[in-house]
Amino acid sequence: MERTLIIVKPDAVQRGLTGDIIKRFEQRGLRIIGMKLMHVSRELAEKHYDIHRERPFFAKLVNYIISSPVVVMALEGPNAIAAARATIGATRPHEAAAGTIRGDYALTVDYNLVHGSDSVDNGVLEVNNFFSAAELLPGWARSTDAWIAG
Ligand code: DAT
Ligand code: MG
Repeated sequence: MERTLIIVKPDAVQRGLTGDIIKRFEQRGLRIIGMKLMHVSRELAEKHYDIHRERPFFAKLVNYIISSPVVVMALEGPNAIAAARATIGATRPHEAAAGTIRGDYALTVDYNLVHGSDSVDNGVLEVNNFFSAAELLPGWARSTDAWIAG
């Protein structure tokens, strides 16, 4: 069982795409174990994007993610990392396949709508950066589980 942090980024919330984006992960079979609307602090944004600190777009990236509220979700499921990233689509939206979130709704890397963790270890770290233990309900029983993951 893997965990991934999904961020419905400011552009997606502003454009009223939150519901559609949640729906795509939910219908894929991923279990929502935490979800909230929040305004990301600069401190948390810089921690979340620390790997990109030396990249030329770092300041722009941080300013974008703190510019307006986001919806964050912790999702869990078998192969959650790869499945969520496939649902999100390529980083550069003009290269993202149609049918993916970015391929259906985005055009540029600066406004690519959604974040998803890129490895099993980062999934755990990122979920813990955004959620307290009390905000998570890991493994809650879903009546459909047997038909999704056996
Ligand atoms: P992803 O969000 O697909 O995991 P990433 O981790 O490589 O992509 O980069 C994080 C974010 O940084 C990405 O969603 C948008 C921004 N970004 C990445 N490469 C960029 C570039 N060349 N120019 C501007 N922004 C970029
Ligand atoms: Mg990434």
